[in-house]
Amino acid sequence: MSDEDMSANPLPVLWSFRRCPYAMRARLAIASSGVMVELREILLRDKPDAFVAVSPKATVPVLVDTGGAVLEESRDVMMWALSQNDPEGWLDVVADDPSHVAAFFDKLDGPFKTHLDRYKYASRYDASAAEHHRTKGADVLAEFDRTLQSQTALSGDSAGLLDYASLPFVRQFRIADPVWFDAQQWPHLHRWLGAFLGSKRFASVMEKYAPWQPGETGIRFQALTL
Ligand SMILES: N[C@@H](CCC(=O)N[C@@H](CS)C(=O)NCC(=O)O)C(=O)O
Repeated sequence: MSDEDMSANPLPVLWSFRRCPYAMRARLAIASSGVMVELREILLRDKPDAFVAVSPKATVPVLVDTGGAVLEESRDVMMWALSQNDPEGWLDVVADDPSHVAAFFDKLDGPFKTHLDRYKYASRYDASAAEHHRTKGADVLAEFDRTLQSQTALSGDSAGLLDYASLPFVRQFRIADPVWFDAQQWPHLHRWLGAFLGSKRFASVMEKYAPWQPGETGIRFQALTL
């Protein structure tokens, strides 16, 4: 084996942070695909030099494939995993209606995430605007509830890309004020979120790992059998 081969990582590396919703959706997609990666848990307040070296943008998740290509957006990491293997048909919704999927992500990662942050972390922004942002975010959740009235999942008959891309963010919206959230008239949304939060799938991607240390091999992270 040449020196180059010796230094190449045998598994794709996923830089991750347990509580980050973007990293959660990347882990969910990887777990569904069954593709094995080396997970390196980091602390956002103490990012390893090796992480910043591969991705100066320094947001999680980051995926470095075995060829050295670097993916720095959670959407791209989801697509990377699912385009290799998609046993649960998460990408069916993309095949059926790609423009709907693109519009969904744009709204979720754009306005919805902005309202979520300005509601959940209002003290970091403008505390007096918290209620406004909650109302705006709630409009999106009410739309989800209406969709879930006529179909089991946002992606169609079964949960797929749109569901797992958004569930970690809806979970965060709830955490900001669970009493308020649970009192909203969103029966279908509550059913959908509750099933996710109680699932083995969610528990499996939320396992706690010690932060990666330089020189160490990270966690072998792969699909569990659900
Ligand atoms: N657009 C990116 C956003 C990722 C992101 O903002 N992640 C947050 C954590 S949830 C982060 O790493 N922030 C950098 C920091 O806090 O230093 C994606 O989809 O992957």
